Amino acid sequence: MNKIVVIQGDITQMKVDAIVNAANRSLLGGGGVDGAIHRAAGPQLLDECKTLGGCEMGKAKITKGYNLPAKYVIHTVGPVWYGGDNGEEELLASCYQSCFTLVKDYSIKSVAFPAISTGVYRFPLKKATQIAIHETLKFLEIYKELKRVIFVCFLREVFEVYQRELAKRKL
Ligand code: AR6
Repeated sequence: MNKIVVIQGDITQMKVDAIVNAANRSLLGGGGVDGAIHRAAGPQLLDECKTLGGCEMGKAKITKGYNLPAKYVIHTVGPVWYGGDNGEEELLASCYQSCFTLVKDYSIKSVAFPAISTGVYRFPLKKATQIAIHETLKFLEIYKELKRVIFVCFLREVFEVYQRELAKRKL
Protein backbone atom coordinates (compact mmCIF):
# COMPACT_ATOMS: atom_id res chain seq x y z
CA MET A 1 0.00 0.00 0.00
CA ASN A 2 2.78 2.48 0.79
CA LYS A 3 4.08 1.94 -2.74
CA ILE A 4 1.22 4.23 -3.86
CA VAL A 5 1.70 7.98 -3.66
CA VAL A 6 -0.71 10.77 -4.63
CA ILE A 7 0.66 14.19 -5.49
CA GLN A 8 -0.65 17.38 -7.04
CA GLY A 9 1.56 18.44 -9.93
CA ASP A 10 2.62 18.14 -13.55
CA ILE A 11 3.33 14.62 -14.77
CA THR A 12 5.91 15.84 -17.31
CA GLN A 13 8.23 16.73 -14.41
CA MET A 14 8.23 13.27 -12.88
CA LYS A 15 11.57 11.46 -12.56
CA VAL A 16 10.25 7.93 -12.87
CA ASP A 17 10.90 5.03 -15.23
CA ALA A 18 7.62 5.66 -17.08
CA ILE A 19 4.83 8.20 -17.22
CA VAL A 20 1.43 7.32 -18.65
CA ASN A 21 -0.22 9.49 -21.29
CA ALA A 22 -4.02 9.81 -21.61
CA ALA A 23 -3.97 9.80 -25.41
CA ASN A 24 -6.50 9.34 -28.21
CA ARG A 25 -6.61 6.55 -30.78
CA SER A 26 -4.42 8.38 -33.28
CA LEU A 27 -1.55 8.68 -30.76
CA LEU A 28 -0.64 11.85 -32.64
CA GLY A 29 -1.11 14.28 -29.75
CA GLY A 30 -3.95 16.42 -28.48
CA GLY A 31 -4.80 18.74 -25.60
CA GLY A 32 -4.70 18.21 -21.83
CA VAL A 33 -2.01 15.95 -20.46
CA ASP A 34 -1.33 14.56 -23.96
CA GLY A 35 -0.39 18.02 -25.26
CA ALA A 36 1.76 18.73 -22.21
CA ILE A 37 3.68 15.44 -22.61
CA HIS A 38 4.35 16.02 -26.32
CA ARG A 39 5.52 19.59 -25.68
CA ALA A 40 7.88 18.50 -22.91
CA ALA A 41 9.20 15.40 -24.73
CA GLY A 42 9.90 17.27 -27.98
CA PRO A 43 9.14 16.43 -31.63
CA GLN A 44 10.89 13.06 -31.59
CA LEU A 45 8.03 11.69 -29.52
CA LEU A 46 5.56 12.46 -32.31
CA ASP A 47 7.94 10.91 -34.85
CA GLU A 48 7.96 7.65 -32.89
CA CYS A 49 4.19 7.77 -32.32
CA LYS A 50 3.67 8.06 -36.09
CA THR A 51 5.27 4.62 -36.50
CA LEU A 52 2.84 2.93 -34.08
CA GLY A 53 -0.33 2.94 -36.20
CA GLY A 54 -2.55 4.30 -33.43
CA CYS A 55 -3.93 2.41 -30.45
CA GLU A 56 -7.29 0.85 -29.61
CA MET A 57 -9.39 2.11 -26.74
CA GLY A 58 -8.50 0.27 -23.52
CA LYS A 59 -5.06 -0.72 -24.85
CA ALA A 60 -1.59 0.83 -24.45
CA LYS A 61 1.65 1.32 -26.40
CA ILE A 62 5.08 2.40 -25.21
CA THR A 63 7.64 4.86 -26.56
CA LYS A 64 10.83 6.44 -25.31
CA GLY A 65 10.60 9.61 -23.21
CA TYR A 66 13.05 11.76 -25.22
CA ASN A 67 13.45 15.13 -23.43
CA LEU A 68 11.34 14.05 -20.46
CA PRO A 69 12.98 13.00 -17.20
CA ALA A 70 11.05 9.73 -17.58
CA LYS A 71 12.68 6.99 -19.66
CA TYR A 72 9.41 5.80 -21.22
CA VAL A 73 5.94 7.08 -22.06
CA ILE A 74 3.10 4.57 -21.96
CA HIS A 75 0.28 5.85 -24.14
CA THR A 76 -3.17 4.55 -23.32
CA VAL A 77 -6.55 5.45 -24.80
CA GLY A 78 -9.29 5.86 -22.24
CA PRO A 79 -13.00 5.64 -22.99
CA VAL A 80 -15.18 8.67 -23.57
CA TRP A 81 -17.97 8.65 -20.94
CA TYR A 82 -21.39 8.21 -22.59
CA GLY A 83 -23.38 7.49 -19.42
CA GLY A 84 -21.86 4.18 -18.34
CA ASP A 85 -23.81 1.68 -20.45
CA ASN A 86 -21.16 1.37 -23.13
CA GLY A 87 -18.55 -0.60 -21.26
CA GLU A 88 -16.80 2.53 -20.04
CA GLU A 89 -15.81 1.09 -16.65
CA GLU A 90 -14.37 -2.11 -18.16
CA LEU A 91 -12.51 -0.09 -20.78
CA LEU A 92 -10.95 2.17 -18.17
CA ALA A 93 -9.92 -0.87 -16.10
CA SER A 94 -8.45 -2.34 -19.28
CA CYS A 95 -6.33 0.82 -19.77
CA TYR A 96 -4.71 0.31 -16.38
CA GLN A 97 -4.25 -3.41 -17.02
CA SER A 98 -2.65 -2.74 -20.42
CA CYS A 99 -0.29 -0.18 -18.87
CA PHE A 100 0.71 -2.65 -16.15
CA THR A 101 1.40 -5.35 -18.74
CA LEU A 102 3.94 -2.98 -20.31
CA VAL A 103 5.33 -2.12 -16.86
CA LYS A 104 6.11 -5.81 -16.45
CA ASP A 105 7.41 -6.34 -19.99
CA TYR A 106 9.84 -3.41 -19.67
CA SER A 107 10.86 -4.11 -16.05
CA ILE A 108 9.63 -0.68 -15.00
CA LYS A 109 10.11 -0.02 -11.30
CA SER A 110 8.30 3.31 -10.97
CA VAL A 111 5.35 4.64 -12.93
CA ALA A 112 3.24 7.82 -12.80
CA PHE A 113 -0.40 7.98 -13.94
CA PRO A 114 -2.62 10.95 -14.74
CA ALA A 115 -6.36 10.67 -14.04
CA ILE A 116 -7.10 8.93 -17.36
CA SER A 117 -10.41 9.88 -19.07
CA THR A 118 -11.47 12.36 -16.37
CA GLY A 119 -10.78 15.50 -18.42
CA VAL A 120 -12.06 15.98 -21.95
CA TYR A 121 -13.44 12.41 -21.94
CA ARG A 122 -15.73 13.28 -18.96
CA PHE A 123 -15.46 10.00 -16.99
CA PRO A 124 -16.90 10.62 -13.48
CA LEU A 125 -13.95 11.37 -11.24
CA LYS A 126 -14.82 9.26 -8.19
CA LYS A 127 -15.59 6.17 -10.24
CA ALA A 128 -12.43 6.61 -12.31
CA THR A 129 -10.35 7.01 -9.16
CA GLN A 130 -11.78 3.83 -7.65
CA ILE A 131 -10.94 1.90 -10.82
CA ALA A 132 -7.39 3.32 -10.89
CA ILE A 133 -6.76 2.34 -7.26
CA HIS A 134 -8.41 -1.07 -7.59
CA GLU A 135 -6.37 -2.08 -10.66
CA THR A 136 -3.16 -0.76 -9.09
CA LEU A 137 -3.63 -2.68 -5.85
CA LYS A 138 -4.44 -5.82 -7.83
CA PHE A 139 -1.24 -5.52 -9.86
CA LEU A 140 1.01 -4.63 -6.92
CA GLU A 141 -0.20 -7.77 -5.24
CA ILE A 142 1.07 -10.02 -8.04
CA TYR A 143 4.10 -8.04 -9.26
CA LYS A 144 6.46 -7.21 -6.44
CA GLU A 145 9.18 -5.66 -8.63
CA LEU A 146 7.11 -2.50 -9.09
CA LYS A 147 8.26 -0.23 -6.28
CA ARG A 148 6.34 2.99 -6.81
CA VAL A 149 3.05 4.09 -8.40
CA ILE A 150 2.46 7.83 -8.37
CA PHE A 151 -0.96 9.30 -9.15
CA VAL A 152 -0.19 12.79 -10.42
CA CYS A 153 -3.18 15.08 -10.08
CA PHE A 154 -3.06 18.34 -11.95
CA LEU A 155 -6.11 19.82 -10.25
CA ARG A 156 -6.73 20.27 -6.52
CA GLU A 157 -10.17 18.65 -6.83
CA VAL A 158 -8.69 15.53 -8.40
CA PHE A 159 -5.94 15.37 -5.77
CA GLU A 160 -8.53 15.49 -2.97
CA VAL A 161 -10.65 12.72 -4.47
CA TYR A 162 -7.60 10.46 -4.91
CA GLN A 163 -6.51 11.10 -1.32
CA ARG A 164 -9.99 10.35 -0.02
CA GLU A 165 -10.43 7.15 -2.04
CA LEU A 166 -6.97 5.89 -1.12
CA ALA A 167 -7.56 6.58 2.57
CA LYS A 168 -10.71 4.41 2.38
CA ARG A 169 -8.60 1.50 1.10
CA LYS A 170 -6.07 1.95 3.90
CA LEU A 171 -8.65 1.54 6.67
N1 AR6 B 1 -0.01 16.47 -15.58
C1 AR6 B 1 -0.89 15.65 -14.97
N2 AR6 B 1 -2.21 15.67 -15.23
C2 AR6 B 1 -2.65 16.56 -16.16
C3 AR6 B 1 -1.79 17.44 -16.86
C4 AR6 B 1 -0.40 17.37 -16.53
N3 AR6 B 1 0.50 18.15 -17.13
N4 AR6 B 1 -2.55 18.20 -17.70
C5 AR6 B 1 -3.82 17.81 -17.54
N5 AR6 B 1 -3.90 16.83 -16.60
P1 AR6 B 1 -7.28 14.97 -20.27
P2 AR6 B 1 -8.77 12.54 -21.10
C6 AR6 B 1 -5.08 16.10 -16.09
O1 AR6 B 1 -8.36 15.84 -20.83
O2 AR6 B 1 -9.96 12.95 -20.32
C7 AR6 B 1 -6.49 14.82 -25.16
O3 AR6 B 1 -6.75 15.81 -26.10
C8 AR6 B 1 -6.43 16.72 -16.25
O4 AR6 B 1 -6.65 17.74 -15.29
O5 AR6 B 1 -5.87 15.35 -20.54
O6 AR6 B 1 -8.29 11.11 -20.98
C9 AR6 B 1 -6.16 13.48 -25.79
O7 AR6 B 1 -5.46 13.62 -27.00
C10 AR6 B 1 -7.33 15.51 -16.01
O8 AR6 B 1 -7.47 15.29 -14.61
O9 AR6 B 1 -7.44 13.43 -20.81
C11 AR6 B 1 -7.50 12.86 -25.97
O10 AR6 B 1 -8.12 13.30 -27.17
C12 AR6 B 1 -6.51 14.35 -16.59
O11 AR6 B 1 -5.17 14.87 -16.78
C13 AR6 B 1 -8.28 13.37 -24.79
O12 AR6 B 1 -7.68 14.59 -24.41
C14 AR6 B 1 -7.03 13.81 -17.90
O13 AR6 B 1 -7.53 14.87 -18.70
C15 AR6 B 1 -8.21 12.42 -23.61
O14 AR6 B 1 -9.06 12.86 -22.60
